[in-house]
Amino acid sequence: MATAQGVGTPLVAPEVEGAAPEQRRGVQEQRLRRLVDRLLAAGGLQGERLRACGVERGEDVSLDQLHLLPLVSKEDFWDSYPFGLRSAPAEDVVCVHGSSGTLGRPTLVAYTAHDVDVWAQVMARALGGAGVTRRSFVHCSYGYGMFTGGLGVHHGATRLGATVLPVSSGATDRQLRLLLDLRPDVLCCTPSYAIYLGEAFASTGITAEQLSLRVGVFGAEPWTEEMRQGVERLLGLRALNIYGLTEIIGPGVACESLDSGGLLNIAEDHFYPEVVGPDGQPLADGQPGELVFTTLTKTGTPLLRYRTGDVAALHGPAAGSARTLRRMSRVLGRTDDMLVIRGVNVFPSEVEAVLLADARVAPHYLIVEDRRDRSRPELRIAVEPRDPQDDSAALEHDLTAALHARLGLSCIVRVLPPDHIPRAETGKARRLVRWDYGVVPLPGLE
Ligand code: DLL
Repeated sequence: MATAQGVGTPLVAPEVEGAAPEQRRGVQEQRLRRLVDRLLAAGGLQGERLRACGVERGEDVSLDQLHLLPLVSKEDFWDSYPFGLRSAPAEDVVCVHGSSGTLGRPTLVAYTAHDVDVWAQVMARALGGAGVTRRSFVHCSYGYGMFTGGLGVHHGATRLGATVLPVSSGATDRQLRLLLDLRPDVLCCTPSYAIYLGEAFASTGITAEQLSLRVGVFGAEPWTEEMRQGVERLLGLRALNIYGLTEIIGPGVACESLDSGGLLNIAEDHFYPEVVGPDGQPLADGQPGELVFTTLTKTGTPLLRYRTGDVAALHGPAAGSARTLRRMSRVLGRTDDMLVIRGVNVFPSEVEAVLLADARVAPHYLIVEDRRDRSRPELRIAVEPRDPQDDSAALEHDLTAALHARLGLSCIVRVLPPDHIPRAETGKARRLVRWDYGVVPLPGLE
């Protein structure tokens, strides 16, 4: 794969990442039409829905009219479990990945060799934008297995020619040893695990300056700017955000580059983005709404207008950057995670931003939506102090006031002893729990 020096960081595939937007749009439209032809030929649920709205062939659709085509959702995956949305013949499938999903039901996605190749390309581009090169050593602590994190990074790093250590998640002591001995320059894992590793180093007296890490590519779960600062401080690296979901491909749908101004470059030549409001109508750039992706090139489980449930805003390319790709904001929340507390809409990420803006708060918290009395739900928030000697009562008072000022809502804040809030050593951090009945989900939070 060619490498060219762009403004800021090198482009891995300059002919696509740096293409003129109108030229890219032509490619996207052509790919959209071929996708529609594939879906019609496969004759599954998506093909039937297209026919029902009068589409008989790819030529009948255009990007301008995309918003008139039917959406597909997680429920469609469940209803057609295990492989009802597959479009390729079974013999063309080379692997299957899955996610347990927020409601615990598995979502299975079949990949062809072509899909794995696309995945390696977009992941190579994502890592390249973070400054990863053939000379890099990538410590990959995302889980390997059906989860797409480990293998997604792995495909991209090997495509770039970097060295990747497939250490996977867990066994933290061994991870610390390898981070010290092999001196990797790149760390890939969830942001909460990055914090976990950083704190584990700090507890053994090892400082960020003693580590070799230069950049981290963190994602798979929501995190805020405040969390980014915490990770960067703990590990002494530049922390970048990577986004993706199994249904679309895995990590690599969008990723920050060193020069993308805090937004994530979308691999839009493969995954066409839209943001829609609650009525399914497209929203203008800059307006947050539900992200919808169309997999323009996938063949195993191609999706037309997949509703992700993730809330973000779209933006144009970064001014002056060699990358001409459209960008998205960080994920602000999920449509199913939006809490409505006594009429006030709250995303957990807004709570995180308030908590972690206070230097006395450690980057571990749990939000409990107490719904035992449906007529008067409460937000109960558990935090831990950085310094156990701190005055807990003062911290509780100040956080309650800060949350009220930001959200317009009275919350119940409890400062709990260090190490009281469960950490995720493997998998994704659980920051939000719903309390409908029974005992309190976390002792001390009554
Ligand atoms: O989490 C893929 C991935 C792996 C992305 C490694 C980045 C790094 P799933 O397990 O299917 O796939 O979960 C997808 O995770 O719909 C979002 O709600 C959430 N998510 C993923 N990345 C981010 C992020 C992988 N950077 C679901 N910020 C998505 C916030 C994220 N949420």
